[in-house]
Formats: sequence, C-alpha cells, structure tokens
Amino acid sequence: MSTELFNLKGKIALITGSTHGLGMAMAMGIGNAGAKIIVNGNSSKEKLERAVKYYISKGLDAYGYLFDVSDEKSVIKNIDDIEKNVGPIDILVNNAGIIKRTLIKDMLVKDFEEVIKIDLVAPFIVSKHVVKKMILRKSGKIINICSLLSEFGRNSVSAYSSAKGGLKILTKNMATEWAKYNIQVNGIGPGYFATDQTKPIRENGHPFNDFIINRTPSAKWGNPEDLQGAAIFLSSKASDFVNGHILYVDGGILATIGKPQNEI
Ligand code: GCO
Repeated sequence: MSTELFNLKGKIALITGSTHGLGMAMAMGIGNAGAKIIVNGNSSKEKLERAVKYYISKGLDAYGYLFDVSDEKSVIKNIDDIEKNVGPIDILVNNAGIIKRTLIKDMLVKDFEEVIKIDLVAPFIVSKHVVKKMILRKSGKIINICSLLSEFGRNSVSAYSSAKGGLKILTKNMATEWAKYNIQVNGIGPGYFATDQTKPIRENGHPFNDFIINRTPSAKWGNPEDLQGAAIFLSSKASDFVNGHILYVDGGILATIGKPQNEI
C-alpha cells in the first residue's frame, strides 16, 4: 500500500528543540506517522515535562531528554542514554535554533558566535555522534532544519542566515559522506511561519507582517502543521534515494521576485 512508504511504526525519532514551535509540530507529525518521539529542550525541566505530557495526551509515545545540543559531552551522554533506555535513533531532526535580530554594525562578536554555535555547530555535533551508531546499523535519516535565509540575506539577521546558509552546505557534505551507509541526509527550509520566534515581526502592526503577506504567493504566514508532510517524507522509506536535498516549504517565496502592492 502506498501509505506504507510513509509509515514510521517501530522507528525512534530525536527532534531537537521540540518543546514548542516548529520542532513540536514536526515531532507531532512524525509521531502520528508511528514513530516514538524523543523530545529535547534545554531551557527548563518543567517546560520539557509539560511538552512530553502534551505529546502523550495526544496519544504519542514520547520521552523527554534535557540537554544543550551545543555541549558535546552532554550530547554524547544523552545519545548513549537514549539508545540504552529507549532504543536506536533511526531519525534525527536537527531543529533547535536561535535568532538575534541586530544590524551587523551593532552586533557583538559574542552574539554572532552564539548564533553560529547553536544553529550550525550544534547540528554538526549531534549528527556526528548519532551517525556513528547509524553507520553500524547501515540505516538512518537526518533532517537539518535550514531556512529561507539559507538562500537570502535580510536586514538584522546576518548571524542566523550565515548559520542557515552553512547548514545547507553542511547537509550536502553529510549526504556526500554518509549516503553509502544507507543514511539519507536532507534539509527542510521553512519560509515564514507563525511561531513565537516570528511574533516580534508579525504582531502589533509590525510592517514586516504586511511585507511577508505581500511577498508570499500563498499570501499568508505558514501554519507550523504545514511542515509535517515534508518531515514525514524525509523521515520515511519514501525518501530512501533522496540525498542532500533542501525541501523548501515556503508558500512559494523562493519561486518569485515578489510583486508591488497593486499586483501589476
Ligand atoms: C526573520 C525570521 C526568519 C524566519 C525563517 C525565515 O527574522 O527573518 O525570523 O529568520 O525564522 O527562518 O525562513
């Protein structure tokens, strides 16, 4: 049956940064397709526990692990614990990320470095240690959450787009090194989604809100659930010969140069 291609029953998926936002929506999708969900957060134990309870209340099999994805020692320890206590990580979604919106001339080096550390170095660290076990099993799926800003610049988000541009190329490097072990590494590039992260540029009459609606052929912000299809596809057998691809889910922004207000 064709739906079998997308069935994730019996799989275990670690989704970093899955206590809220896009990570949570993708984890829900992957969980509803049958996988056990490893929920990861770093900010607070309570928030993690609340998220795990939420997943369980929705009928999913979910387990929480609190760790900082940019701390290599802690990553190694938690991956070992997950594999020992829950089972092999079949699917890794490198989703955890941060953004700082400051113009380049005003941005502190330490702030630039912090964004690069979480958004680019951490996916390298987590993948490096998860893949070692995937290589032994000759099977695995890794999804790096890139961004529309893997392709574009924008005022005030230089560190974020540098990291996301780097993550796009890192995805291709991972695919190059690991495809021969039957490990597929791909990326998802979300466009503009209605999440907490975009709240400051979306609400209270912020001009960016109208700009995005006008700039997006679908003429709206994405709903986090819109990412579920892409996440399931790249986690499943359906994508077994797809390697190093970035799947943009952006309502068509990348397809167009945009339009003036009056359409013509
Ligand atoms: C911004 C947004 C973006 C989005 C998204 C774009 O300030 O431009 O927050 O960074 O989060 O990644 O695709």
